[in-house]
Amino acid sequence: QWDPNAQSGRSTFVHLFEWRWEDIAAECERFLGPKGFAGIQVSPPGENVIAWYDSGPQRPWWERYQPVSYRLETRSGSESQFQDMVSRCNAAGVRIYVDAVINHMTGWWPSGTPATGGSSFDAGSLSYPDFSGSDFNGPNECPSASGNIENYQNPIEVRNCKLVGLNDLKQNSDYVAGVLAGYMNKLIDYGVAGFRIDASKHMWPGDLGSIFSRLSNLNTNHGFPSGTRPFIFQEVIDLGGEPITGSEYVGNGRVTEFKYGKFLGEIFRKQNQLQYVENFGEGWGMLAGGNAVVFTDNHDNQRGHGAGGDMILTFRVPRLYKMANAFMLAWPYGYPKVMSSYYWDQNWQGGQDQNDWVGPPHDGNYNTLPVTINGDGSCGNGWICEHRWRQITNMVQFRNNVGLEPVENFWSGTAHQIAFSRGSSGFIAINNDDSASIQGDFMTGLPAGDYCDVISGSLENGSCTGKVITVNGSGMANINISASEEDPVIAIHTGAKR
Ligand code: LAG
Ligand code: CA
Repeated sequence: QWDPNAQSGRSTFVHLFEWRWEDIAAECERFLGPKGFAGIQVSPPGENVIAWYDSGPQRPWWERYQPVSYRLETRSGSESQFQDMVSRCNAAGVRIYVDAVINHMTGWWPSGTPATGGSSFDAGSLSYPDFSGSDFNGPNECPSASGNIENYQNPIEVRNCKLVGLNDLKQNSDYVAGVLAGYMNKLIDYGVAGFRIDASKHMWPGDLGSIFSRLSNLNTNHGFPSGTRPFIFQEVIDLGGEPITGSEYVGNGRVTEFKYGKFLGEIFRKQNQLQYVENFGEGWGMLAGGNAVVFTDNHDNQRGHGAGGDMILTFRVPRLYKMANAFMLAWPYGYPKVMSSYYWDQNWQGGQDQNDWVGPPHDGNYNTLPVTINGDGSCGNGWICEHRWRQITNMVQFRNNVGLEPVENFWSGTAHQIAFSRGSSGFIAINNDDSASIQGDFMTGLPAGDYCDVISGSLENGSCTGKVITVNGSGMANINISASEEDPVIAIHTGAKR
């Protein structure tokens, strides 16, 4: 289904990429719950191959996209830690969405290659704890010569052949569908509220639909009303130009709208113009907002995998990144996801980062390091925690506060300057011009009063730690944003009135 199953008044989720379950549970209680986040996309919790090349990737992040079984044992933690996390996050009002890798199992590995939960498997003879030979697509189903997907113009290949060499499951087998739904139902029983369906483009929409129809309602012991269906968002990369489209999947649930982050990158990198966003959404050829999950970047395209190329904005270009996230969170389109990353050293050679595989921060035994919290609220041990950047956290609260109020008073100055209000609850101005300031009196739509700009600071104990914006009795405020400011954005809302 399309509804994120969020607690009322919460409207944004975060991807805590590669975090440990213990750290996520703590983050729900100390930060995400109190700050108003709706949910979390967690890394795949099922057992995966331990990927290791003596000269090559060693425990890469992508090993988690090569399932061996559905035992809940990974570098993020154990089954009991997973259960504890889901319970504690639900108690804090924050939902858990599991990244479900159900298109495939591992790629080829020598027999005897270990897996994170201790299971044995032999990829070459299609032997896994839950699946064997005929559970996989083979030459009868896959028309390509190599058995791999070679031609994205052929939907049969894309669905029935191997994605980058990964053994491809037959979702149309009753047995396979039963195992996959059984895994997901166990997670639902533990209190999970929904799923990201990895590699959905590589599965038939009808096969997915019948798997989803086998899913249980959410667990009422975790506070969900009876009869609640799991939230579904399907990962389909559709930038146009291929026969498979995102719209084929909207009957099953939401779909990742990859055009969104690419457009935002183009706009804020000035390959396009900010002033044109007045009809950002369907008007730009994207899915209907109610069918879309949107994000500036994700775990793939922040490192050159997936879609969007070098236009994608990430934590490495923080000024543009904060502007783009502020726009995303202020603009009423889709269910937004904030990315939360870890740092790695890039090594560019011939336009390709040779380190795009590097896994999460780890100790000498490749155990994932805990997320530590510094005195200023930022994270340590190599975790970036974009979701804790004040400008982003505060805009999550802006979005919660403005709810469904419409965009009004849309204004554009130069090509890279905009402002708009959200009914009588919020107002934002963004100046991405190289030299011109935004300067003047703007209709904010807000009731008279003094508001804290939530970009330069926050409302704390009744006072503003950043700029104060005064709205007069007719809703007007004087707005001043020079082109050289650290964060050339001002955002005010009725939830942060002094
Ligand atoms: C996804 N969405 O459709 C994930 O978002 C994406 O991160 C996954 O790819 C992909 N589908 C499969 O679940 C990632 C990496 C790949 C990696 C794959 C499997 O982007 O690079 O492939 O996970 O671990 C790796 C190697 C390949 C190799 C393959 C099989 O990079 O060269 O052929 O493993 O051994
Ligand atoms: Ca497939």
